[in-house]
Amino acid sequence: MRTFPMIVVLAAFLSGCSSKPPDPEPPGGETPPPEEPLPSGPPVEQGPPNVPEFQPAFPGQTRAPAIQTKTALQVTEIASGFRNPWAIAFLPDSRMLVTEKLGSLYIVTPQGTKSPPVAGLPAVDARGQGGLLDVEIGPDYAQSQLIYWTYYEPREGGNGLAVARARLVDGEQPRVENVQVIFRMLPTLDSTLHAGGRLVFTPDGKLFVTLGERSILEGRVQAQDLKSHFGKVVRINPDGSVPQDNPFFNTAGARPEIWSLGHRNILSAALDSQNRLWTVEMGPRGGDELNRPEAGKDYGWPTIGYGEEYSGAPIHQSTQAPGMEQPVYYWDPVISPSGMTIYSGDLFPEWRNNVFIGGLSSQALVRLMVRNDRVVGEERLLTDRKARIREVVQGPDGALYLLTDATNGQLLKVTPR
Ligand SMILES: [Ca+2]
Repeated sequence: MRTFPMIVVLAAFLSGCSSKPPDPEPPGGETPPPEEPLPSGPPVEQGPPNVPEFQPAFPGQTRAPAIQTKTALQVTEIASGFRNPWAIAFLPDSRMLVTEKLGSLYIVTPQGTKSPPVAGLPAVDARGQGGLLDVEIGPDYAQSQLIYWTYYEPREGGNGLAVARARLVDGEQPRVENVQVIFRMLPTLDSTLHAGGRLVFTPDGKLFVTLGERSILEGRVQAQDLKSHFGKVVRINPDGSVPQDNPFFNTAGARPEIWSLGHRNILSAALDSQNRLWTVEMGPRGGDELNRPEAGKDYGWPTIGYGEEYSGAPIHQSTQAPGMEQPVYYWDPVISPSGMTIYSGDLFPEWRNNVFIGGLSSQALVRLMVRNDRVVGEERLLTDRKARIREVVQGPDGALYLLTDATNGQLLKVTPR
């Protein structure tokens, strides 16, 4: 309807015979393509905020309108009996690598048959939030059979997150050989908490590793300190060397692996359709955050944020500060995020480009609809199962695969019914 007057105005302008100024038009002068109307209405049912005195920096930064998936869902248990499973990675033949926090790695068929534990992995410090965490297939797996994983590495004086890679030797008794530690989070600290641990390969052959600030005060104060890996996203090459185009590669005294800073504890990370990194971090009470970490930027922790200590004590004087980035979205009360995928499959066309996040304390699979890098709708799926969801990945078949965090953890598959 708006194109007709625009054509008239444009024709009059081009002919040079109009003395009448054209009607005001939006900058750019083009009619945007038609889109579905944005969701509206009340947010997801979630209880009152813990920190009502903090207000969002822009509309829609929290409590986006509730949305509902139209497709009926089928949730199938593929396997169970995992002891606190943590991560899934698909092999090229559709079998899965599945980690357990206490240190075991399994190969699981699409039908749910588990291999014996893969032999040869190094020891882990599994206290607290530690253990064997994420696993990924190397980008050149077909040639190299290299797999990559994160774990809390026991060290003199404490521990730290480490990234290792090794060649997977498949068979009746699978094992890894030529184990190499390619990254060590420094400094070493005696903490059983907040070391992050997600791995994300990018199509240009780089590897993002998400880290945390160790929770205890001695670590927390290092989250914006470039001499420390705590509270950072780091970016490395698959052999552990440092890409020269990293933002602090030439900064004296900075750890060159750093990509972004000011994070609390990132347990969710994924690439979008433009191969941009998105993360969700465990916040304090009332302060879980969705961010899109960009090179060299400071995401504010512990200076700014929307939460408070679990004791109820304040942490932040303000939610905003110059030179510090706002989260794309935050949750108060928290969801306790772990695992993330941005949907690109064909099984659920209505989910394309939606963000899925596992929810631990929220016992939900959290779905976000995003437009122009803002969250415009939120849904909590699978809440009837009352399960802590540790991991969500998209399978090669376009289904979502989940792990529940329990001593009898399940591997679940979500498809249309
Ligand atoms: Ca932040």
